[in-house]
Amino acid sequence: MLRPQDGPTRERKSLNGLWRFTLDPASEGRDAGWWRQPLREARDMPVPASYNDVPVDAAVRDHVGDVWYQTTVRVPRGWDGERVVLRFDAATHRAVVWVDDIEVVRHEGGYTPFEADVTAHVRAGEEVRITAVVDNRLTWHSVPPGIVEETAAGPRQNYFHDFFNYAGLHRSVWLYSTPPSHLSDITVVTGLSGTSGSVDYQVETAGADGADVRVALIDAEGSEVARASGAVGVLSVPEVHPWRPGEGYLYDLLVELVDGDDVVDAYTLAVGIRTVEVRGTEFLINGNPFYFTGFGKHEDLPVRGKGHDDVFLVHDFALLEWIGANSFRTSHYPYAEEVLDYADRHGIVVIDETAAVGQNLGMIGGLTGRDYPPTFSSEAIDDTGREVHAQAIRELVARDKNHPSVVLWSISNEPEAHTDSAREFFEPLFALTRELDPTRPVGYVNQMLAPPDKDQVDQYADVLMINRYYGWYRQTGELDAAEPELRAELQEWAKRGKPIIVTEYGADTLAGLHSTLAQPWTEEYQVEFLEMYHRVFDEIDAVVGEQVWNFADFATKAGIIRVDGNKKGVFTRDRRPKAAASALRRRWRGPGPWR
Ligand code: GCB
Repeated sequence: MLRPQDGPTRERKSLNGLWRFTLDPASEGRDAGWWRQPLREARDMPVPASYNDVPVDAAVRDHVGDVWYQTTVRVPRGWDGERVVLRFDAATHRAVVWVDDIEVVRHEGGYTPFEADVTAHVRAGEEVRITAVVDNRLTWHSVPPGIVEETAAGPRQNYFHDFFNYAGLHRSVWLYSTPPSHLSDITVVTGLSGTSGSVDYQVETAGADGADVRVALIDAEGSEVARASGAVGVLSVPEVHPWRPGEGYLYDLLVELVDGDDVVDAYTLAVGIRTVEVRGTEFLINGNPFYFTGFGKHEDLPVRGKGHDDVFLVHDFALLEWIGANSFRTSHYPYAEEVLDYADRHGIVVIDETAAVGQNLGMIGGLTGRDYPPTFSSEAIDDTGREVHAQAIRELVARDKNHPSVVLWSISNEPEAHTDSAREFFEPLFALTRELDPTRPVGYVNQMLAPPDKDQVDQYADVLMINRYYGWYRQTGELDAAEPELRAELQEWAKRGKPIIVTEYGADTLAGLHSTLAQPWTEEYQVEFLEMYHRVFDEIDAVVGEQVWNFADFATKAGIIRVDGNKKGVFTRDRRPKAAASALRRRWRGPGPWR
């Protein structure tokens, strides 16, 4: 699936703005056919945004089930004879879409795009009604999982991750045109050898019998540096300017579908030429050892929730630069594609994660005192759940395969990993990811209940990604006791001979709370906590990355260990620095393996 773009043969029209919106608390709309008429008793709702915090209404914030969105759009009159596509960059967690009275697409999964060819249902110059029903329920068969529980006060959504279950149309919605014969997909794989680079490309087309493909690679100064014809081929780039961390140098790959001298369709793809490799305990980018500094992030903002926002996109990257971070993880779901584009252009390295989080009922049962079935079993995440997870991996790789910033796939955050059933669950998912993309390493993120002597899943991973909270959830407030535990465990992991990235470590910190003797929740404690971890990381060669949890404070579901959300941010939710920000800046902008 190629993203909509404006070009010589394609146009796009944004459907962002205020849509009509209504809750469907009694689940009537699907039977009653609400898409057939203007939504009744609807209110305005901005797209893109999570709907939860926009109105001041607990019924909206805590809604469980379907909500309906509707808008009208006039198809540009110049699109006569073109193929017309309706695309949602995301609908969280699943949606069905109608154009006027006709269902055009349904999609499961809250963070990947989907689209429908609606040519047969629209006419250039005329208006159509677009209706989407978006369901926020999490079940054993969704990624992430959850359970809807019926209570006397109505349905309640229970889930096993801490961030708030924001839902709705979080990303842009587009109507776009392509020629009837068109380019339908492009895949690039890049290589480096001495001063030369290569771009292996593969182009897919639809309805284009007899047409040819030609490609040209244009450098950032606008000069053509290579060209080829044919749907599959290799471009050689002498004197290549590689993409590298800190410098997001991009070429444009101009792909054309041609019929004789006529250009039938054209598409431009940004390409960064770089390599990624794991060798022993090293993580190599362009053959050079790379050390990850940065954060696990969230898409999370006041009022707009997970709605994509260009202002915060640019601001967050400015903060990453200010603090000296060279990377982040898209914890715990695929982020908006605009985020990856920006990372590509600015040379920021990305660990790209699926929405699989909370697949760990033993841990949740321990924390909440509730009995849950075994995680990977017929009573919880079963074969159907695994197939949904597999599909989430397919959609992630299909969407993000061409981004040079993406160097590592994370297929799950903190799942159960110490059981036979976990091993059986994950082995085929690792194999699938490698089959889909043999060029990038694959891993999963390990949590405390699966230390080196218990983990059964890490054997499939190229890189060990480890989240640890010694000094917070364990040895709370006792950094002197936490330090040897952390050191001993990392030394044990290092024996695996694989690179280790500590993908989470952090302490909840209330901005403005201080104490002379560092106490949990104070800014001083967060600083000392991070310093203790860094001391240990610096002793262990296999540690090739540190990503603090979290970049910024974020909203969570209600809970007795959360005060107005998770406060492990190095920045507050409105992006003001805590003391830890300056401490990290001194480290990451100072000398070290990361510079
Ligand atoms: C974790 C999770 C992350 C939580 C964090 C915490 O291990 O991966 O999603 O927010 O702990 O702060 O509890």
